[in-house]
Amino acid sequence: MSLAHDLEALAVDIAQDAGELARTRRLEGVAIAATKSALADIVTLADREVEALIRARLAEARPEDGFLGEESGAERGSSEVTWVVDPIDGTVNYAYGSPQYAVSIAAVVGEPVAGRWEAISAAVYAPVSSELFRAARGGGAWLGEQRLTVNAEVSAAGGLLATGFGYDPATHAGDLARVARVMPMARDIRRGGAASLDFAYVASGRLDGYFERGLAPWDHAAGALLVTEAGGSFAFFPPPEGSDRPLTVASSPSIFERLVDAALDD
Ligand code: LIP
Repeated sequence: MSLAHDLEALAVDIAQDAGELARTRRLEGVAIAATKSALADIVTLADREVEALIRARLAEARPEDGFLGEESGAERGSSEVTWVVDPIDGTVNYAYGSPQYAVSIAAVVGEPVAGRWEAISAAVYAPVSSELFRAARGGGAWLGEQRLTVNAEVSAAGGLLATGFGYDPATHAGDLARVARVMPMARDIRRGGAASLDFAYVASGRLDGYFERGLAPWDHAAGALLVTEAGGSFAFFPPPEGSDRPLTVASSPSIFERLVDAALDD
């Protein structure tokens, strides 16, 4: 079996166990551990516990690999592989008791920097729905044993598009202006609150596209591979001068260029 498929299998196994831990902790009650970049940017004790489980299982299986996690930071490895992990993507949803959250695990090769790496394996697991999205480079994208493909054509009514907003209120005017520019090509907009699931929904045809400025590397590392392995288009645009917020766009190829033109604002 290829390295990509081996790492996909490892990511799937760990994501399922991590997701069950997250679901169990949610049922027990959630404690906010801290706020991060803004008052709305929270981390729960479960985020930290779930990432610790993922990191320990990866270190046990592949001690030479690097790691980049939302809660415990980055560690360079001696192999070509770096694991990029969001232990609970959709943290605010999770804290409020909404089911729209997922464990996102990606294996990337090359420089461990968003926009420069190549993702080769991905697992996105939503514990409440028990939906497991997975992909290996060249092996397609899957929901369980169902092969995924993006929507080849988009309705004349427009695309069903998802987006998101930054935690910092100072970013909201620009984000809303972006939605206004995109709206003429949309039949409707969705704001799910978990980027990895938004990407997974584009890969599975539940959405026609997804755009957001401000995602962290762990928000898109796995989801972008799901989209491209499902025949979709994905682009990462580095932050403009003076910003730390990159733009990511993913969609059916039939609307990708138009969506990028509308979403880009620099
Ligand atoms: C979240 C993303 C979401 C984005 C939020 C946040 P987190 O990740 O999944 O799409 O709009 O600002 O980045 O913080 O829940 O891991």
